[in-house]
Amino acid sequence: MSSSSSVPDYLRDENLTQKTKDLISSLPSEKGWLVCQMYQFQGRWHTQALLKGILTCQKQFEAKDSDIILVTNPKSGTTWLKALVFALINRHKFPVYSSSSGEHPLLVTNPHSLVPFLEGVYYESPDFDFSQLSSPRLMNTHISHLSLPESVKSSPCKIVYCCRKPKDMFVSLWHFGKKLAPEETADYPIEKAVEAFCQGKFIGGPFWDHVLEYWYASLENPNKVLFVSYEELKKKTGDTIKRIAEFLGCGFVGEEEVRAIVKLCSFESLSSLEVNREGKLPSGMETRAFFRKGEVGGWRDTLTESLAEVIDRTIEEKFQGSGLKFSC
Ligand code: PAP
Repeated sequence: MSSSSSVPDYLRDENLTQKTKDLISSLPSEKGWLVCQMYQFQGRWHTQALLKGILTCQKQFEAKDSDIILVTNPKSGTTWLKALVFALINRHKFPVYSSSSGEHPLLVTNPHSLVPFLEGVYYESPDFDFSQLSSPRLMNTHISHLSLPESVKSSPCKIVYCCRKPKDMFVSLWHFGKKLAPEETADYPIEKAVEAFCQGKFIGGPFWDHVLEYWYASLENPNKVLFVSYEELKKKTGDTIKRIAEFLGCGFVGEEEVRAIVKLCSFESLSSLEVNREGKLPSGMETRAFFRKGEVGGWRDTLTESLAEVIDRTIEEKFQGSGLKFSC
């Protein structure tokens, strides 16, 4: 990747200790799309940098009972979920429905700067002290259920998982890559990217294992893992917020508050804010990269019918018998 692009550090392959380098050199490795090289660790494909973040997180992160961890596959609604849950749990501190909503942090700060990304933070600052965050701590991760730090699995902390229809997720990632690294991705054929996606060789992939692990975890332990979807959030945002609030034990959330949260966190509202049009994250990444179309079924303007069928066949095969359905 060119050093002039706005690709965040955690997608780069730099700044590793000898110990991490030794471990990484023992792992299966392949050239990836968007990233130079990917490594398979605990069944998932990662960049060296994200892997370093995951290893540090596994070693150092100590979950607290009151923690809330938002989990997604990349491009499955992370930004939106961060905004919604931040607004929800901080609604007393930062009212969303009164005139003071003019001072709401979400109006002046990108959701990624309000909710720390575990493995990204651990990559950039391995000694970051998460205990300094105010309670309840709200964080997000793309780490698979299998690779979560032990304390997250064993503590009563809460996990909210958001999944998205794979074709929209793929297309979102495809455009994100083009925006982030236009020079590196210009000549990369979409057919090859679809092939890699369907072989599971994408950042954090296979995507189906990621989704299914959390899906089954939510069925086995519904008090610990709440499973929601991007599509459900689109169709019934208010009802889904109420479901999340109930799961998190947030107490009563009035209809007016729910409506105000829906509005504040809507694609139209967030994407039109200056901080999300012109801003940059500390990593240098432009915040507008997180807002494109925000639609369900938007894959149609990017994927041909035959490429869509390739993904559909993979979905059919991998999710068979799980009870999860991804129509259209
Ligand atoms: P991340 O995993 O890298 O943080 P994430 O936020 O999951 O990215 O993905 C961005 C997608 O969410 C974009 O989808 P698109 O490419 O299909 O358009 C983006 O537009 C969408 N998105 C961001 N904010 C919102 C929102 N408030 N409501 C609905 N969709 C949103």
